[in-house]
Amino acid sequence: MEMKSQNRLKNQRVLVVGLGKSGISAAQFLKARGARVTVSDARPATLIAEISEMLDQGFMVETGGHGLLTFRRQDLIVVSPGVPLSTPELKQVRAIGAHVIGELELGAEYLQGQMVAVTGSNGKTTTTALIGEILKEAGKPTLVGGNIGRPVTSMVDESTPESWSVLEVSSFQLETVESFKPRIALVLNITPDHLDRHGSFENYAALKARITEFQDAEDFLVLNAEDKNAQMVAAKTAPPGRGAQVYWFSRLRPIKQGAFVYGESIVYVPGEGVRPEPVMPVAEVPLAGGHNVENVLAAVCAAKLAGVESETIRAAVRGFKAVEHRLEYVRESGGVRYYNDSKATNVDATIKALEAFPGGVHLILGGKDKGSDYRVLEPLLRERVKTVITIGTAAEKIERQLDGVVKIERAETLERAVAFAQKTAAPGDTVLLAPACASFDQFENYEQRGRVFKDLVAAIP
Ligand code: UMA
Repeated sequence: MEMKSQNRLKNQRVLVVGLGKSGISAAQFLKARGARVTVSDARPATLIAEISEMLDQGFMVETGGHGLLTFRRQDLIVVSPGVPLSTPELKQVRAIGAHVIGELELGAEYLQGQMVAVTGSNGKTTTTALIGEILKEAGKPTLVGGNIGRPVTSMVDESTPESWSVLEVSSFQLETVESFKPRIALVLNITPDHLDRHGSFENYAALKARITEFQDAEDFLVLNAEDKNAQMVAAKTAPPGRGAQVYWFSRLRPIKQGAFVYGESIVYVPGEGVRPEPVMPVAEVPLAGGHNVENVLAAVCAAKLAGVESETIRAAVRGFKAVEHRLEYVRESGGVRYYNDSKATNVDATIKALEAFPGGVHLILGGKDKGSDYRVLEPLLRERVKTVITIGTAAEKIERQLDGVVKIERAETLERAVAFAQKTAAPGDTVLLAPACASFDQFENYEQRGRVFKDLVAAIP
């Protein structure tokens, strides 16, 4: 299969759009398989750090914008996740039959072994990492990648028929799949995010459901029984009887097939009428917040379907450390605890973060708005938050929507936000960066935003 596919790329003219992590990896992957690769990026060359490296490697590179001519007469176009199909050049060439796929689709087609794919609006990074740790603990050759930060095309050479590849997948990546068929697919939850890119919640939810579009009866689909929109994905798996086998997880009630909380324990039931098997006590989950119990339940389901013993799952979960930037405890200073949840890039993630703290929170909100409605934060803000400190270009909208709900301080920058929080917070309070926005107005990405926050907090005397 691998050989046949490799030959298929030989001498093909392929355009890679976007020269970030995914584009660079895809270009190198294609070149290694004999394709004639051109790359196109909207940024000027001076802003692309890897530009000279790419030129040295012999790539044809177009920068500072996309030229329609470059997009024409290509045998294949591979887009980075950050490049929407609504990009004018892509729209035009697709209308005349161009073949456009994403980096995920390209890499996944060549990955050997089994694929586990995790999507959802929140929790997918943690759940992906958790499943990776459990499979490693079970001794399976495991690769972890996708939206979590490692392009799928960069995993291919390491994969073997025995490999398990655990992929975090985003709606951006699912927009351009045409055969992506994970052995185990998980949908953790679907709440509003990326509305600026996808236009409506319906479009966004429909893209998430594409994770199961090409699954068949030998595959598994794991869904959150407590999330209405995730539930509806069950109806999207291929024709009844031929679609994926659906498993569920629930934090609130027993279910017939999957993982749930029963009393003080996480249990798993492989099928209807079978006795639930205890996996681990809920109290052993080392991550804060009820949403993390859901992430563990999802991971338990996937691990069980991959054939892992409960004892092994329990050991791996107990040893799991919070993913960086995901409700990450930073330090205590003057009796005030600081948490970095820079990965909370949408309103629902901020809700989940607030739910982890009973009160006394100073919340840093803002960044680049994604068409979100911040008013849904109101009940939790009233209940648990002392001050909202705003940063970034979304500040004005946030202040308008939350006017009168809670005390709001405009800080503009993260530096000033931390300084203000430090001055205002009393012993026993919590300072939480869970900004509900993208970072791109002031930072390279959410990781950099989180690191800047941690550096600022570390520097507090
Ligand atoms: N670009 C163009 N034309 C455009 C748009 C962008 O040329 O119309 C260029 C930009 O100038 C830039 C490049 O494309 O040079 C960036 O590509 P990209 O945005 O796809 O970024 P990558 O570095 O390839 O990172 C991507 C994912 N980024 C996005 O989905 C925005 C990373 O997810 C992922 O880790 C990485 O691939 C590896 O798979 C980040 C993310 O923010 C973490 N994801 C979103 C989220 O989690 O909410 C979906």
